Amino acid sequence: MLQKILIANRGEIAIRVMRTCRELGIATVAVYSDLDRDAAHVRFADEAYALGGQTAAESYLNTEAIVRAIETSGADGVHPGYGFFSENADFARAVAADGVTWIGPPPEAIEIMGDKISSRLAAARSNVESVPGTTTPITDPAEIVAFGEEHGFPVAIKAAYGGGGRGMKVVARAEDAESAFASAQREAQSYFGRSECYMERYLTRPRHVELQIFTDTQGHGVYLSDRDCSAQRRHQKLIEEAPAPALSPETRRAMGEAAVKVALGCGYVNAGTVEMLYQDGEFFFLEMNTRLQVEHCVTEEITGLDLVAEQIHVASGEPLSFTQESVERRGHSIECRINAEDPSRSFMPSPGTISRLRLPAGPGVRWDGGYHEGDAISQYYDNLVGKLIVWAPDRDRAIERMLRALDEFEIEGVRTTIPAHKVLLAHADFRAANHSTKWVEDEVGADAFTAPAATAATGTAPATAAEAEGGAPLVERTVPVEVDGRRFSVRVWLPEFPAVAAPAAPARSKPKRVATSSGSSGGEGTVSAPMQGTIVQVLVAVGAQVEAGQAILVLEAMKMENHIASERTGTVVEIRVTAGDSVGTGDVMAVIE
Ligand code: MV4
Repeated sequence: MLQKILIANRGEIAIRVMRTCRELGIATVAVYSDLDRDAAHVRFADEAYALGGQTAAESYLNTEAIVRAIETSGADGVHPGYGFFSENADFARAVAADGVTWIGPPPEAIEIMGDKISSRLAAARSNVESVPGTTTPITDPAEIVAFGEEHGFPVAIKAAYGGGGRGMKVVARAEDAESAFASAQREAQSYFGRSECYMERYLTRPRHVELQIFTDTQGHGVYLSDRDCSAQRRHQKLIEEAPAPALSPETRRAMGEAAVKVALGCGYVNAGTVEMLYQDGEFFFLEMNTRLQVEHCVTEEITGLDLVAEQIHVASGEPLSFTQESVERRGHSIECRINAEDPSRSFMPSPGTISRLRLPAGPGVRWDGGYHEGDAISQYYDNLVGKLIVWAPDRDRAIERMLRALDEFEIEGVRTTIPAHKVLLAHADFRAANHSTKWVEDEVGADAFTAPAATAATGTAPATAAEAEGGAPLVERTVPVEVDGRRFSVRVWLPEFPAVAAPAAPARSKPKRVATSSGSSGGEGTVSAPMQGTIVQVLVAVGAQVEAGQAILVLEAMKMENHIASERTGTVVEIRVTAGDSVGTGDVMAVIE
């Protein structure tokens, strides 16, 4: 049995792994970046070691620094969580080369499943059907036309070395094949460094159904449960549930058995997830994720198993604690990923300090979080605040329970996806399980998240500064009032810096704060930040003549560079930022006269 486990991750998943370690009497080691020196996962751990750096590349993806922490701490096991190094075969090998137990699958299995063509071939070797398609790189767009004529359009062009949906192109008609192929290759090259693409029949309204499997070093393989993760937006899952609704028992068993065959066929050991597309009663192998996934909790809730404990036992060479016959599935579980994003503004990231956090509780409610009140959510890492998970005896009651828990959830200082979850869970399509991977974007639509009903819901951060007629900035607050002895909760718009009453504006802990604006949207003479981000480059100097529409600065936000332009023609009289500065929404960056 392992004595001390280093968790090469941060946030909620690091804490999730440590919780099980603590129950098993295993010591925990955290690692952290400069920004995470006092993060929740660091405070939770028995010991913690600095990796240095701010970005993921400098810290949680720095093999040398992590290996040093393994050696210094004397950890005898490493859990990678999900993301970061979890599906990195070289890191797994570096850990093993250090004589330390890797709590994950063999590097060879990671490699087979990391490459989409080789994973399709592996599924085929195990007699499991993928979506009809090719297993050799496309060399000529004529192959796409021929494939479409044989199997029908649309045809999907996918990056062979890609994943996560990036770079997929859908060809609706033969005449689109050439340009779609060229653009798929270009995107594959820029995202994944390899341009090879292959093709598949494109399913127009599939559900994303995935299978949680577990295998051990003795060659046992078991499927624990299926999950439906169709409620997603731009390949970011929003809601997951287990079991997947509306599958026949025969389909469920067939999918589970297929998933186990794929896993055993590639020499897989430990927890894994086989993704399938399900449409019109048919299912097809899509890809395999060689890690513990974010949504593993819903499988834990219906099986009563601790998947992290099982991972640790399997990594130590012990056999699985269950068999296919002994695994029981009871009731229904739903998970909402609570992200610091603003659904009313296209799910724009909303990093910041959590100024207030009151969590739901009560029957059937579980919270796997990565932050506490007062903690800051950095723009450098993902936006997951935590996962709200419910269990109930059936799906309808699980939906009601989740809506109840979301109503109890109070969080301020950052915007969250909570209003969007409420809209989705209450939607007739979701209740009827009549949704697909295209549902949130194409059928629910962005308007559903900007309607007053969505944004006025409780659990949101105070609105961003509005402006009174006199020009004074206003901030939304909720205050209790009594009328004839009855208590009401009233939303009011108060001055941003009042003498009394409203709590102080949340403090931000950014490397350097620049002067804030009045909260106006920039307007004529000032150039202000339309969103929170980092200055990449200042394009003009004080004294320069600029024209309306001319780019003044480059602001990196949401992993994209945005050129911020002057709204008027004039002279640059002031530049308040330099490259590297962090700015918040509304901050004045330059003044033009
Ligand atoms: C597909 C598909 C339809 N037909 N392949 C997107 C992510 C990547 N893992 C595979 N994806 C898809 N592949 C064929 N042949 C639809 C998707 C897809 C999707 C799949 C799973 C979860 C969400 C999705 C959202 C859009 C498209």
